[in-house]
Amino acid sequence: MAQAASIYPPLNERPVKNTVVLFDVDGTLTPARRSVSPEMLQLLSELRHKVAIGFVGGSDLAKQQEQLGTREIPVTTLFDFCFAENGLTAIRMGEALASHSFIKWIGEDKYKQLANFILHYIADMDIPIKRGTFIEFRNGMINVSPVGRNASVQERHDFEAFDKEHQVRAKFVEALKQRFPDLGLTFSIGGQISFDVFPHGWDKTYCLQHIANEKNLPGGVDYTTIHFFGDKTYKGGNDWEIYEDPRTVGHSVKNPEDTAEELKKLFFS
Ligand code: M1P
Repeated sequence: MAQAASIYPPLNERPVKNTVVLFDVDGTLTPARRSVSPEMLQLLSELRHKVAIGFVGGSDLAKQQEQLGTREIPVTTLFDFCFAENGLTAIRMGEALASHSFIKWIGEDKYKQLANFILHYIADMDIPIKRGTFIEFRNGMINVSPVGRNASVQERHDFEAFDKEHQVRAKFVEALKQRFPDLGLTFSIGGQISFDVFPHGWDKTYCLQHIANEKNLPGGVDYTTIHFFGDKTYKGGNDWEIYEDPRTVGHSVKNPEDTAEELKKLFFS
């Protein structure tokens, strides 16, 4: 890991000073739930010689490894900062940073009430098909899927189309907000088949505290310019908060090709 990282200049010697570029994963660096292209990896590697780079994704690190890494190459060697689950799991130059957990924050009793409500709601929901894993329990959040996370690629597409027409997820989120108005939870529809549930403020802006802390490390960098690239930058999308945050320069992109074009304009022209 350290070997792959060592071919890049140390963070405080990158030519574009005091700047870090953060990327959403799905729809920004990769097509939804698919692998990154070799062209994008090459571009990111060239970019990393100039400036610090990181990703911030809602999914857990295992999924980002699947999409961005390979069997031989750990994703943690491809970026200076890896922020999985919005930064609740954070890796800096291959080393894990301190993390917090959703279950510690919410407590077992309240979590049980929430999980019971979700499972009853899904049991009563009339949708064309159901698979398995309706709640995925992660470190910094839970992910709720009416069709279930075991859906195949085709089943994902079918659910997404059904949801567009019937607003299944939006209605589900409304029911949760009504039932649990005091829990301090944010509900974020970011992907095709599910939504994420986490405490207020544990959206993608959570990772910015790790970036801010860089200046306190020995030889650390004060990142005064933080670029963020994302595709779900509209209100309600899971890139919205960090895109709108005054600490970042937001770039709204349509797909990975658009990201590449924008990066070339910003850093390679
Ligand atoms: O990164 C966006 C979302 O990707 C997945 O969503 P879905 O499975 O619904 O396509 C999930 O990992 C979700 O947590 C994440 O926000």
